[in-house]
Parts: sequence; C-alpha cells; structure tokens
Amino acid sequence: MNPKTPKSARLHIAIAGRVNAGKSSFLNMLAGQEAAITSSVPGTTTDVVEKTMELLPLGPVVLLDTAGLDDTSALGAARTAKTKKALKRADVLTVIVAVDTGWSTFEDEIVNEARAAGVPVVAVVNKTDLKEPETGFLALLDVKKLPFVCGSALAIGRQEEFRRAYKDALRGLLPALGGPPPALAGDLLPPGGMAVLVVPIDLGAPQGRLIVPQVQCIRDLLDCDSTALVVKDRELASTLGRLATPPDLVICDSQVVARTVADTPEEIKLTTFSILFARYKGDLAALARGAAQIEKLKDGDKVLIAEGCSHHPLEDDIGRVKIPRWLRQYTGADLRIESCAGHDFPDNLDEFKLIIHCGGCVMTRREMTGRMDEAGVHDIPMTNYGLAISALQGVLRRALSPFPGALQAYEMEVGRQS
Ligand SMILES: Nc1nc2c(ncn2[C@@H]2O[C@H](COP(=O)(O)OP(=O)(O)OP(=O)(O)O)[C@@H](O)[C@H]2O)c(=O)[nH]1
Ligand SMILES: [Mg+2]
Repeated sequence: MNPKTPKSARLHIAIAGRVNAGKSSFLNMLAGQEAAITSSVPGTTTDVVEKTMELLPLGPVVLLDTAGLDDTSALGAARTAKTKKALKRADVLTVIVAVDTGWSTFEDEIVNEARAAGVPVVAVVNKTDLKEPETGFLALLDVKKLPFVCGSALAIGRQEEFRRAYKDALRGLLPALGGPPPALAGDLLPPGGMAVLVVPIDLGAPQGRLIVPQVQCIRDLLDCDSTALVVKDRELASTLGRLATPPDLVICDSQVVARTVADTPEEIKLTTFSILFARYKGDLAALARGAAQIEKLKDGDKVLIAEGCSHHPLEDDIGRVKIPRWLRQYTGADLRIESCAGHDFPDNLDEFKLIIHCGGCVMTRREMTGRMDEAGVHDIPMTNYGLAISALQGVLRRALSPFPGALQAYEMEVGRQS
C-alpha cells in the first residue's frame, strides 16, 4: 500500500504507558522524525497524537501516541479516558515501560483492558541506556505472557536494531491480528465480471473526486480482475440499456437506492456501498438484524445516530436531517433522536432502542466491531445508515439479496415479537 492508503485500512498501533516512559520518543524513533513533542516534564503529551507512516515490511500503520496512564494533573482523568478511547480503535497495543521505573498496576490495567477486547499487546522496555533490565523484570513479562523488546529510543546508532526487534515482535502478533480483511465487492462477481457503480453527484459530493468507499470498491473490483463501470443515478437506465449483456452486480449510493432499484431489472443483483462496507467493517447479519428494529419503534423511543467522523453538517445532512425525518415518517412515531460524532461513543447506550451508525469509512474494522460489541453487551440493536435507508425506502430485501445469510437474519428478526 502507498502513502495514500486510507487511514481506516491501516494497522492502528496504540502506544501507552506511564508519563515519561518515552512513548513519544519511541514514536519519533519509529517515524524517524520529531512527530511528537517530548520532554522530561511528566505529562508532555496531553491528547492523542496520530502519525501515519509505512512500517516496512509490515505496511501502512497509524501510530497513536497517548497521554500517560498515571497523569495526576487536574485533567489527568480526562486524558486517561482519551487514551482508553484510542485503545478502542487500535488493532494492537504497545505498552512502553521505562527500565528504571519497572512494571506497575497502571501497565497491568491497560494490558488487561486490551486483552479483554481481544487486542494483542507487545511490551517495550525503554531507556536501557540507563541500565540493563533485571532478569526478574523480564521474567515477570514472561509470566504475563507478554512478548517484549528492550532498547533505548535515544541511543543513536542502536535505534535500527530496536526498530527491527519491535517490528519482529509485531509480526509475531500478526496471526492474532486476524489476517486480511474480508473482500469488499469482488467476491460477489464471477471471474471477469462487471459491476455498475451508481454514484450521485449532489451537493454532498466533494469537488473533483470520488469518496473513499467508492474508490476502494473500484480498486477491489480491479484487484479481482472485474470491470467497474461508474455512472450517475440519472444515467443508469440508459447505460443498462446500452449494455449487450447485463452487469453481474449494481452497487449504488444508499441515497439513490429507491431510484436504482426502480431502474434495475429484477434479475440483476443489487446492493449499496453502505451494505458492502457493513460486511467489510463489521457483522452484516447483525446489522441487518438491527435494521429490523425500525419496524418495532414506538412513541417515546430513543434512537442514537452515530457518525464516525465529525464533518460540518450540510443543510440536508444525511445523519442529522434526512434519516431522522424518514424515520419519523416511516414509523409515524414520536421518536427522540440523538446524535454523536467522531471517536466519542456515549456510555449511556442502555437508554436507546436502536443505534443507527454511519458506514464508518474513516473507522477501522476493529473500532466498528468494538462498537457493535458494546451495543451487543447492552443488548441494543445496531444497524447502519445504508441498511436503515434501504429499509426506510422499502427496498432492504432487494439490497440484501446478494447476502442470503444477512437477509435471513433480517427476516427472522422482523418476524420475532418485540
Ligand atoms: N535516557 C533515556 N531517556 C529517554 C529515552 N526515551 C525517552 N527519554 C527521555 O525521557 C523523557 C520523557 O520522554 P517522552 O518521550 O516525552 O515520554 P512520554 O512517555 O511521551 O511522556 P508523557 O508525554 O509526559 O507521558 C524525556 O526527557 C526523554 O528525553 C531513552 O531511551 N533513554
Ligand atoms: Mg509523550
């Protein structure tokens, strides 16, 4: 992957530890530049610092430098909370511990939290220029079953060795990182197949380019030796009419799904970008089950609309305006609708009857599945924008038809008494 790899497709590495352990110095050593501020003042890093880079031969990563776990300043608790939030989007945790301070309950706590969430952990023993780590210390890491590397982020001349050892340790964790993500769209087509992508160019479309999910889909189709034909919604019917053989799949933006369904002959498989990403980023069947909850909403029910990025909402913003309007129209119920954005996901999930999440194009698969797990723990149905829109337009069954398992999950849940 090259430097333009979308952030969400990069391996996210959270770097955590106590203040002054050398977290930021370690990040700078990996990056080969002063990406984060370092100093001997405890609590130098106060917020999460992100650095995207190529960590060869591992590939593209995002390093997340965090505030110290034992930050005792007035804002310490808020900073630690941010660190824990960063852990939610991390694929792997690196715990930095300075050799002269040793291991403490702070490290134990974050390691336990990561492990409980299924995030593999590697320990880095830093500042070995000050003293050699004691065997008892290293034995303790062994007992905790933590792979570890030792070195000094500041020892010029020995940094390459430190970097290499660290990357080897990360590679050792790769099986635990779950291998490559599932296919996006290419597996739905026969070899040499063709997909038509329906992309509306409306006010919400950025100037001069396509959006990341569309580009990723095109790339995935090309990787699978398929043909991708891109049209605007208005040109779909005439384009289909001009093709000598029908396409194997039509993929459309959720916002034009009703029109796309109307313009696409019944025998052609059809889905939305959003549904493809639901499968790619999370558990499509679970999100389809969540969409069934729309049929059961009643007066006074609270619905959470959750957005992965914090963009400036347009007048007819999909999450803030359109979905709430369609939900109220469709259910006829007096719903209480709240929204959240960015990496903040509320703690009071119990209050909601349904969570409608965006496609999560800027989120990692882990962050998305983590949110689904959280909703699952609270037994709150969760679906996503695309599935909800298709349901609210009355075409969800058609849009799920390429995914029989998810369609069945939806049907069963609709049929279940609430
Ligand atoms: N001797 C030695 N000092 C180091 C090493 N790594 C970092 N330091 C020093 O330790 C101090 C803290 O380094 P930082 O990288 O800012 O530590 P941090 O963990 O990011 O600290 P906070 O952001 O305050 O939580 C600085 O004075 C660094 O120069 C190392 O390997 N050896
Ligand atoms: Mg720091």
